[in-house]
Amino acid sequence: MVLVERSGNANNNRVHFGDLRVIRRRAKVGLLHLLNRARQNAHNVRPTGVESIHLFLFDIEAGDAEAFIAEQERQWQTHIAHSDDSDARVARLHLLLEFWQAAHGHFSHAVDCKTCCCDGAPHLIQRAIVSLVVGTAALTRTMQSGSVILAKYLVTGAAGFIGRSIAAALLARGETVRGIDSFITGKRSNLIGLEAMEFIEGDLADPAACAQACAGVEIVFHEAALASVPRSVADPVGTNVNCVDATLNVLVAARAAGVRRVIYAGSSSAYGDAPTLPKREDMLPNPISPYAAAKLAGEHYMRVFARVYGLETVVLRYFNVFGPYQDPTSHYSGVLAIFCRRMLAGEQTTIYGDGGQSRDFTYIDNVVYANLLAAAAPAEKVSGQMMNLATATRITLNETFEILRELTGYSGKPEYAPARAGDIRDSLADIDLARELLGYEPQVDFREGLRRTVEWYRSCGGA
Ligand code: UD2
Repeated sequence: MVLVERSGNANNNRVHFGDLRVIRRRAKVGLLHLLNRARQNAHNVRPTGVESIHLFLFDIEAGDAEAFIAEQERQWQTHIAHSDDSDARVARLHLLLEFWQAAHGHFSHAVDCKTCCCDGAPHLIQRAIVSLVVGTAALTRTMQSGSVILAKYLVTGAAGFIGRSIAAALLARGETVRGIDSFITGKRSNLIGLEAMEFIEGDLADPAACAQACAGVEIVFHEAALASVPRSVADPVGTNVNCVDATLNVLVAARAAGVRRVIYAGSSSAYGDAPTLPKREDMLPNPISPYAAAKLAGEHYMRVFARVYGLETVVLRYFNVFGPYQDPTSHYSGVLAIFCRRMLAGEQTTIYGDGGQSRDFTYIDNVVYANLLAAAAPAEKVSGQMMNLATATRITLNETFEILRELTGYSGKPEYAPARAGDIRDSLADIDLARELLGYEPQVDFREGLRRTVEWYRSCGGA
């Protein structure tokens, strides 16, 4: 038997996490009544063979009930249709009945404060929708492998390099994770090993996909983006749609679904080309490419949603992330992915500019680590904040090329080509704010990260 709970907004005020736990404890006691009723109902509709009862509590604004139920009903039906439960129809009818009963308040006696838990005080269950699903083990299996068991975490861009790495770390911790990706730049092969993750193929430019992705979630890692400066120069509108519109849609959906916290993948490109190093968060942003402008717009939306709507948001400004699973095959790929692949294959690389440009290249494990810290940090410390996420060291492309020659065994020289439009010369982070707010310290330095990355590309044949 599985009991999944979900709590969110009350009276349009945000319920803080501390309160939420108290409410959840109370809710559990109240739900025992429902569970007993559920058992009876289950045997009424299905006298034999019932092996599981799933009771789901969705705590929502009363006014949202009809739309919410319609969406949930659609999701359940999809799952039941794909189930190999031979008697799924009963389960579906039963579910529908329970939904509508809940919507029209017929559950009120079952969660009456006087008969359950909480000394007569009004509590959130009265604004909840309770849904009940009865089925066999087969149905249970379908539900657990599908999108019905509500995930605690949503990772957008889950088939991308950073998203899949965060999802993998969450799954390794035993968390329930949902991922969404449109495969514009994400790869299906990146989902290998993430089978325990519930996955939605969907585009965040579509508000309905965002609503579906956010339903039932507590924390969102918003990693999806068209991450490339030159791509944005070639297609600024596409970058805007996939970075700005998508981010706003995620925020709107997150708020509507009662998500507690959204953690956003910002970009060091926001600092632009000002010569001052290291880059500190209190410097004025100065985007010099459409990509930088779009990622920065997302940051502003994060801050505004924290301020105006009380959604907890955290912006981590990534500095040139690299590591396993980064796509090396596109013209728009990150430079280290391209270099690793080409040099392992014995092919010449191109350096745009004189190679003296420098970056604070950040190994993926540091990024995953900081995201987990950002998810756990107290709201009063991190909500509405933006902080650099990097290693506080920098290296030029020419130096990087030499290290890669050692690691890959490549003996050729690079070809030099004119610098790319929108390119930044030097980039180096001050990471004191992340240290202070998250307790973050880089876990893997550049050389070790590069070594691991080369090994990974070597092991998968340059992917
Ligand atoms: C920007 C952001 C980074 C991240 C990224 C997303 C800065 C400082 N960094 O990275 O945080 O958001 O965008 O994509 O703005 N290059 C070559 N040869 C190649 C490919 C690239 O020389 O084959 C050069 C490129 O011209 C640039 C450097 O390598 O000078 C790094 O390029 P990149 O595309 O890996 O990342 P960058 O710095 O635009």
